[in-house]
Amino acid sequence: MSRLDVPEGAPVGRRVFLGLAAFGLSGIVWGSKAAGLMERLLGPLAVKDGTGLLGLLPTGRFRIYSVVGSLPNRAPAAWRLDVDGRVGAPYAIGYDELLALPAVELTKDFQCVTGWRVPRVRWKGVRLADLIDRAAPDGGVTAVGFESFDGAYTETLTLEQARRNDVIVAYELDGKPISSAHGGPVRLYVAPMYGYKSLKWLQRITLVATAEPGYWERQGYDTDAWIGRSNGRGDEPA
Ligand SMILES: Nc1nc2c(c(=O)[nH]1)N[C@H]1C(S)=C(S)[C@@H](COP(=O)(O)O)O[C@H]1N2
Ligand SMILES: [Mo]
Repeated sequence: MSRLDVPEGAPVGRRVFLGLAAFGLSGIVWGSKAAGLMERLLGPLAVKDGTGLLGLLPTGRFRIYSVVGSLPNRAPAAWRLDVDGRVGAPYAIGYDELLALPAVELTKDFQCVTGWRVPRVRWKGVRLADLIDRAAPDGGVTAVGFESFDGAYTETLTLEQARRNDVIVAYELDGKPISSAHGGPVRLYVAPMYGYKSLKWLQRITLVATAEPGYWERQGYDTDAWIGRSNGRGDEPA
């Protein structure tokens, strides 16, 4: 399990890990008990991006997270998304087909529950509601499950949350295709909630009668992860 901060598109080498690990984590002031748990489980690795050494304090840039200790990679042409579960019309959609659907853009601060926040990030994608409706969910659906092609990470939303206009299946970040490091080619973006809801490397959406808690929720984080109104934190909404 690793927390990585790497330059966009840069290879993440073992030497870099070891060098950066030497900086340690002593400078962190935990925002809450829950935030501390995420940092501990992601491990004492880190801490660089294109702006140079981030150290352990917010610098206005993303940190790159992956619970599997590597950055999964899938070419857009090889990517597909399955939409299934309690639906009348399960389907799979490819990258080009997704990009041909009506798009929405959102500009919001991105906030991790561990305390870092990236101001005014631009996202483009398709409303999750549109993808759900196309599958014709049955009357028993109350929740939506999400699966990553990293093989480990999952997330969940209630059907009502999933139908919000600020919840999208995203393929652009700040005007560019989403990089592998940031969860491309396609990731979830849940604007009103902490970053852990925004599952990277999305490959499957399943409509269900009962929600299964996601990866971090099984470790004690709140399932309803509203920014500023969950996990014992008082952040400004995004
Ligand atoms: N598959 C997967 N999705 C994930 C994560 C992860 O480790 N694996 N980390 C989550 C957390 S805690 C945050 S804050 C954001 C970070 O997004 P970034 O790595 O693009 O900065 O991704 C979320 N989605
Ligand atoms: Mo996070």
